[in-house]
Amino acid sequence: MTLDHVGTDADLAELYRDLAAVDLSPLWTITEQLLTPTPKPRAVPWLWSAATMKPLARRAIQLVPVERGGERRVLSLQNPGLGGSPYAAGTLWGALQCLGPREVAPAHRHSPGAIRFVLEGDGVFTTVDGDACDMHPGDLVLTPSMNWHDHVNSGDGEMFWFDGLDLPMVQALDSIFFEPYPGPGESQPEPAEHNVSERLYAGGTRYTDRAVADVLSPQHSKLMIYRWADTVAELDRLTAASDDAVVSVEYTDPESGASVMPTMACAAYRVRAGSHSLPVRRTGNSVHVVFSGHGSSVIDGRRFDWGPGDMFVVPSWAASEHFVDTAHFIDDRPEHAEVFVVSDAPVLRALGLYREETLVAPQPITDIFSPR
Ligand code: GTQ
Ligand code: FE2
Repeated sequence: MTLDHVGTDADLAELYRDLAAVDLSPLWTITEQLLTPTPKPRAVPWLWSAATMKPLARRAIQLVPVERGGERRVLSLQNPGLGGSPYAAGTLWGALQCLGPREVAPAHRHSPGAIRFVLEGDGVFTTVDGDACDMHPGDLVLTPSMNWHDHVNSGDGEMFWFDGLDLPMVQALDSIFFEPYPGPGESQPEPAEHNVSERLYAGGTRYTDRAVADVLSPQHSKLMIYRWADTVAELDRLTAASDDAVVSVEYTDPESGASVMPTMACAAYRVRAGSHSLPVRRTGNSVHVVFSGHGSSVIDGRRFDWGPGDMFVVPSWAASEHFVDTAHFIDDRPEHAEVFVVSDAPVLRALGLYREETLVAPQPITDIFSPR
């Protein structure tokens, strides 16, 4: 037997008013926004160019000192889809950080974890719970959740690096903690020996072919620094072993084989000169940082052209493909492109939400992005 639903429009309007008045929401009016057939991230595919960011960072070096209060000279990537939140994507913070000659960013610790990927300059070391990690271009440095960290520029030049943090995830989980360093100085004492974690752990296997990296661990890697020369050697090995358009390695914990942090995975990929990958979509967000070379990515039909120091976001389930032409040369050979990427993939995997799909044909390009 079925009910006869009777009542006037006025009765219905009154029901909705009465529901709202007691903080109840009728699912039948919102279900299509909530249960979308596929992920609909608010963050949009976007790119920030080095040409735009670097002069602004240099002006900030001149105008804004780094000291207690602000603590960091950081320009965060603010995705225009997120309504003013200073996040690169719904789950990830991405930023350009810079230090001028002899500057020190004071020590603190917090529950969000961070990774640093060095773009330019030398002379900075980041001290991570007492271990001073020297930073050079292309290196990856970890500052995991609740580890004390400060950045010291012991040199006479400016230095620029990319910061990736799980801050929006930790925020969404209402688990943010922050403490300034209680010590007598602004920074942790500089130890006599630098790069201790490297001496202890860099002997183990630190890279996994990204296609097969799926080990999970609730612990972060104890190795705090991964050198660019080692990353390139892995990319070279994979490049020699296949003729895929894109080869990629994930940086892994030498003890467990898992991602470098429980919340974030870091990888590096090389797009071969003169090649074009098939579009892939994955659940979870990622921020890409171009280290070398020039190329393009098509993300949900929009073409993004990029070069060294540019940063771009691929939101969850957006189709993305990469290509590099043969117009740029290095040592008389067409130049490949190398890109660093941080993602929230370990969280999706841990929760059974990870999906990945390769599309069968390149996407039609409907629009070319022009950076501001
Ligand atoms: O270097 O400690 O981009 O605490 C955001 C928050 C960097 C840092 C960021 C931070 C840091
Ligand atoms: Fe920090």
